[in-house]
Amino acid sequence: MSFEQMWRDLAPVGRSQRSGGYHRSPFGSAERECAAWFEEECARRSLALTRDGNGNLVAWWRPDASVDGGVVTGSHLDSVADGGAYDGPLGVLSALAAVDLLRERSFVPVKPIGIAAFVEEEGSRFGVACLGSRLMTGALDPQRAAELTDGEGVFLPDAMSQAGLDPELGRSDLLDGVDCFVELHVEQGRELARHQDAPIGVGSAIWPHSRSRFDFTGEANHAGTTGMEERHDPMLTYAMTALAANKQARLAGARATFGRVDVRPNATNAVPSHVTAWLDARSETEGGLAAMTQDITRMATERAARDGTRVSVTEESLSGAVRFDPELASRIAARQDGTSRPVIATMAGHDAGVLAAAGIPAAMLFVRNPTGVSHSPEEFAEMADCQAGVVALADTLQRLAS
Ligand code: HGY
Ligand code: MN
Ligand code: MN
Repeated sequence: MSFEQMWRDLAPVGRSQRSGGYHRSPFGSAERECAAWFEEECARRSLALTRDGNGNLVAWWRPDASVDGGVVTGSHLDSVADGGAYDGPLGVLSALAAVDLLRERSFVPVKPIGIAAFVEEEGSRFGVACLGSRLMTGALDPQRAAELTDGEGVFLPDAMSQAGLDPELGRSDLLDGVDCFVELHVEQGRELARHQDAPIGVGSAIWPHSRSRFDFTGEANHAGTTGMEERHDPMLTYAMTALAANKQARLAGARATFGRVDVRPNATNAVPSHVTAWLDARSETEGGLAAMTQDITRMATERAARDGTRVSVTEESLSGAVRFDPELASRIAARQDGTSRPVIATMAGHDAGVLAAAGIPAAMLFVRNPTGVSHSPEEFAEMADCQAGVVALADTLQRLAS
């Protein structure tokens, strides 16, 4: 089945009629439908499917069962709420199409080739980015993971059981001994479109990034009868903190976003008692990230003192700086005509970054995104560039698995 046919197959799954965005929350029905589709496509290609107790899947093309190690590719099938079509699935479908192309070339890999689909890469349901690959590599304590809940208070293991899985959280041997991992991903930015005029790029590094929960506590009161000076309004403290975060990020050439807010009691005519807001912070260096987050926390605390409210901050996810394996990156960037693909850094986190941090040589291929928009229904890549990505991935797998 061609890449385009697979793309058309998967496109309707989890797509909102209203916005055109995707709702493929991990272990929810749409994401499970994507996982089942992936398993069928692997079976159609006689790829040997393996899975771990975290919900991760890896399918193997292993012509010679006696050869260990392997070259693994793949990405994730989950999306952020109302996300784009490409972030994640492009890497998984391109991997399937790359195997098809290698077989059309009558290529037989000496090393096994694996295709991975990691769960909860977005951290959009349980709050920890790259949850599946972190658990698999031992980068996340399974006890902590078992206590993670979603916005409805559903625990991770229960969500997995409800989806028909048998949760066994923790480090797994799914990718033990592999030679390297190469993830193809839509670019979440415009470097390729705006500056490189190239359909495909190679990853050099991932910025460190963190997610912190800010709990602002005030006093619920009547919106009409409470004088402005008598209020202890956590929404005000939150709002001033959001402004401070934006300013600090601009000053530092970094990124800071409050994209998710929960207000209690969330009533139009009541001063809130409680506001919870989640900060996504990113910076080019780990020191810069820590300094910016500390500054924002200090400013929130100072503002709380003025508003007669309280604030507490809990770091929920931290991803250190990732430098991809330079030798692997340059091997992958080298085109057959002797020229080199552009090598670009990304501010977006990826499973490849988690595997690199776990000591697996990792690399990324990026497919041009004309607008750079991502985590939005507007996310887009031209079909010709997606096809170029499949060829680049097939060439890379052929080079690495020979
Ligand atoms: O949020 C990120 O950086 C990635 O898209 N998961
Ligand atoms: Mn992604
Ligand atoms: Mn994403």
